[in-house]
Amino acid sequence: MLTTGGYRKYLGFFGKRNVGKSSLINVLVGQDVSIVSEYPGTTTDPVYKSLEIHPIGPVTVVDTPGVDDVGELGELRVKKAKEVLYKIDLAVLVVDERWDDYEEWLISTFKKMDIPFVVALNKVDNCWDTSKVLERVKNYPHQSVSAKTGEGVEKLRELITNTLPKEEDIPLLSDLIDGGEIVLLVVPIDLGAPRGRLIMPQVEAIRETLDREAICVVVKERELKWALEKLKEPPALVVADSHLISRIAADVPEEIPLTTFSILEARHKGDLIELVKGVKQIEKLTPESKVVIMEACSHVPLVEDIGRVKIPRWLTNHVGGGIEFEVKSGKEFPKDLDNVDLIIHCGGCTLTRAMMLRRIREAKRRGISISNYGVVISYLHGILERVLRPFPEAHQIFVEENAVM
Ligand SMILES: Nc1nc2c(ncn2[C@@H]2O[C@H](COP(=O)(O)OP(=O)(O)OP(=O)(O)O)[C@@H](O)[C@H]2O)c(=O)[nH]1
Ligand SMILES: [Mg+2]
Repeated sequence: MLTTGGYRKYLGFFGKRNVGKSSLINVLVGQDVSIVSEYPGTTTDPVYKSLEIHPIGPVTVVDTPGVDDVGELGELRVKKAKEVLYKIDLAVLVVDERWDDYEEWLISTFKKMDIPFVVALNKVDNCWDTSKVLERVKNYPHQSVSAKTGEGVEKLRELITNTLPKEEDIPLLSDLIDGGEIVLLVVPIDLGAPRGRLIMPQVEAIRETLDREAICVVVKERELKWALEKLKEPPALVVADSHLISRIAADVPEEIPLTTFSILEARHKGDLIELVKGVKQIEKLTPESKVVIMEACSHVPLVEDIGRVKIPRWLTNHVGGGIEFEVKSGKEFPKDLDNVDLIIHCGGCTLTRAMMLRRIREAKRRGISISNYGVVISYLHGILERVLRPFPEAHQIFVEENAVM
């Protein structure tokens, strides 16, 4: 299943001064987004413009200032360029006959940061000899274009569409069970539970089980043991709340697959593997480390808030000292993340999968480890290995990276 919707894509345009980045953007999007002039250095700061490009859909194009060689890359310019690189879904490298170290530097940076890119050989109406550049880019998606005549622009648009990563939809749990099997959900009805209803992941889990023509049994933690005894056949999956997981694990025989709602959400809404990789960083934390608690929404903190109180307390106990915690809330990914050793993200209930994936990717490109509440809670309770067993790939990575038996 592929999804194109959900979130606008960021396209960044890079290349030497005067190569025609702004001109190309204007023809690609069919409107004057960026100022074009014959004078090199016209675009001085990244320009962001959100619009719709057929057939790509909603995008934000980012026009960046041109640089003529690597030596010219001032510290500030690199910083500005990097802010764009952290964010984008795809880079368009615009070139002409002046190919040199600068283009090589950009390509190696795209690769290092895992940024998909296409190369546009611009100004072909000038009939410049493209053979040297073509030789260099033949293994990457590339297209000859003219922003002046419009030649190749349609093809470039198609190339961009085809090179943009497609995000796969991942179900909450329906792929983990077969029709007719039993899913046992352990749902605490405590002070934290909303009045008179269940929370979203619980409702979604019930719905997906029913859609799978499987059987959903819902119990509170007190009735769990009893329910397991009453069932003629063991459940194919038991799902419990993260904060009760250690107690529940003791009641669920080892051979029955067990996980948490947060782990299911982490996979459904994000990238479970990356979030699992992030926990490795916990063992590298020291009392001098800095950890950012990242909340996607600015909710009113609860008295025993998971992100602001419980996780910092557990993590401090685990590391044995005064880690510096900082809470960052809001939909925008924060920029000031210097010297951060680990980001622990909330479950992202207000975010789409595409938004969450972008945030994980941005942390990775900045070289900062990222995990999330659910994964970290299970880890700190010594139960992550068990709750990852239903997900063989993530489980294997955890076992290998953390030398767990
Ligand atoms: N002949 C020809 N000229 C072009 C083409 N694309 C852009 N130009 C011209 O090249 C000059 C620079 O274009 P810009 O679009 O401002 O270039 P830029 O890469 O944005 O430049 P900076 O903002 O300075 O980095 C302008 O005079 C454009 O008219 C093209 O395909 N063919
Ligand atoms: Mg420009």
